[in-house]
Amino acid sequence: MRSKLYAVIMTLSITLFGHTAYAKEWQIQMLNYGSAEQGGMIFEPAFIHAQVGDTVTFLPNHSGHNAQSYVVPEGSQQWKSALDKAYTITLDTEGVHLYYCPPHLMMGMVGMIQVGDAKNQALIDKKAPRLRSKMALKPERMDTLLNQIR
Ligand SMILES: [Cu+2]
Repeated sequence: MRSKLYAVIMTLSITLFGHTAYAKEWQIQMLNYGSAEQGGMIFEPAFIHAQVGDTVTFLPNHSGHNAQSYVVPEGSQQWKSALDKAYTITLDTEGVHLYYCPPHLMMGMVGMIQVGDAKNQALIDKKAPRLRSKMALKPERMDTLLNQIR
């Protein structure tokens, strides 16, 4: 009886506090130039697979950038950072965030954050082509992001 109660309490604790205990703090750099293969105007890393409870901070390593959501998980708030300011979002809902840097969308500066399962995959597939059509340079970056959703 007592061990059964203990098991219930442990399960509850893990359910309630599991995410918090292991929450990861991701950092995404906003850069004028990345590694040689990837070229200029880029988020690094451009794709991350995070979990609910994690945080993501965008860092203005180079000036002239910001990050703005284009698609967010269902039930999640749209978000936008100020130019040249660090900005943190807390990932509270499963699904995929597709975002971009407004000043450099034409140059292919886009990124993706998958949180847990890609529950809004259908919406991402529907909306990504529209954002991709505005990427005059490196539109293939969008394909690379889409291919990393698991
Ligand atoms: Cu930019």
